[in-house]
Amino acid sequence: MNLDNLTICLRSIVDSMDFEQDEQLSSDILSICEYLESPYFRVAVFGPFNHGKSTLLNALLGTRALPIDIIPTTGAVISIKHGVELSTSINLRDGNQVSERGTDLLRRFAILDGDRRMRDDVLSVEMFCPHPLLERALEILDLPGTNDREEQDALVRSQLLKADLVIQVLDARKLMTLGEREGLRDWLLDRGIETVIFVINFLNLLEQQEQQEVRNRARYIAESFRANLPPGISNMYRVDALPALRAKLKGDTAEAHNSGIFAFESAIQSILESWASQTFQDLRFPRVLSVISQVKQTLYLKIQAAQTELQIASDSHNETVRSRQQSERKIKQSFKAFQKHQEPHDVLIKRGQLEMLQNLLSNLEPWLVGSKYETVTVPIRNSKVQKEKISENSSTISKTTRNSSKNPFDVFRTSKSVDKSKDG
Ligand SMILES: Nc1nc2c(ncn2[C@@H]2O[C@H](COP(=O)(O)OP(=O)(O)O)[C@@H](O)[C@H]2O)c(=O)[nH]1
Ligand SMILES: [Mg+2]
Repeated sequence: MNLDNLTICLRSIVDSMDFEQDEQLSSDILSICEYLESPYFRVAVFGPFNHGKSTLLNALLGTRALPIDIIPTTGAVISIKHGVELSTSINLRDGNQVSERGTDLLRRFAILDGDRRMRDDVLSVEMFCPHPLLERALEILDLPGTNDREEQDALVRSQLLKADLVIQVLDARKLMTLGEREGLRDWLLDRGIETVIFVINFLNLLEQQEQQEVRNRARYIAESFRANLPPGISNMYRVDALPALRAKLKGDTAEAHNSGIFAFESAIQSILESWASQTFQDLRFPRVLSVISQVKQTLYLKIQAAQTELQIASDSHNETVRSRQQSERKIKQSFKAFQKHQEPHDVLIKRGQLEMLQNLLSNLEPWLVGSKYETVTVPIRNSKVQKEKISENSSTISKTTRNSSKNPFDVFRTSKSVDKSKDG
């Protein structure tokens, strides 16, 4: 399987699935896709504000390019890549780009304002630097501090997912507490991030005796993190960032060496070499497994929910179909019954004519009672059977008529007497 197919698959999951309940996962998937697609080896420098992250990177690159200050400064993620000269590009959300030589633009666009907020018109910030380390397709990310605002923390976390190496900067004067350490370790391990290097800064500000104590504690912290680094590469470095920067700017190699910056630099170089001998697929795929397995779990749960919903919907549809079929059957049955009873127009007319004739006959018959014509067949040219049938049919009416009045004139007599009484 190729990684391009994986990103297509993951992006289509984000596009077609509803992640309302789990926006974090959808943003993690997108971060992972960006990570898989990036042609750069990515190193993210991570830690709370004022731990010397920007100073450490300036020392590494031997330039004062990145803004450093005692107040929280870096508000945006600053992506540092190779360039023929030091320059900065700001990509704005409206699609425009502002580019300039040097890094003054960073002060205008990438640092926090008085309310410690980042400008919301900035989409991304890039700095280009002519350092040989960066020539090896390296992208370094100077991240905002993590202990200021929740939105900054979320931004930083998403960047860690996209990094091949995380450099966690520690302040020797206030090392992580046990809780912070375990929280961070679990968070990183849950996301399969095992390439973490610790850099302890500000050690030079401590007394000699205290320095050893803090170093031991820092080593203990580093050892508690599982490190998936090339063989022989330690996951713990001591760098005095500001002295290192000063020494580099002065060209004082001995001082730079004392600051610890060279040991750190050579570790980064060894890691880059080891990465260069691997394919992106080998390097990155193990890292994305954890997010993929979360996606799988979420898909599995959604499939279960969808199956239940489908079952309910199809049960209800089947019930509707069943009851409609039942109604249809009833309608058909009653229609059949109706058809049976419903005779064609000409049959009805003939039946009516027959009934009329039978009535006429039955009205006439009483007149012949007792006469020799009583049993005489009616003048219809029918067979005997037909005659019998006719007289059978007419018998009810005849009987009724006979019972009510033996003599058909009675009817007139009655009406006459009514008329008479009227007259009288
Ligand atoms: N004394 C001393 N100050 C340092 C050292 N490293 C950084 N600083 C100062 O600490 C402050 C914060 O540094 P910065 O790099 O902006 O920290 P970030 O917020 O983590 O990027 C700045 O004023 C730096 O000059 C160091 O090793 N020694
Ligand atoms: Mg900074």
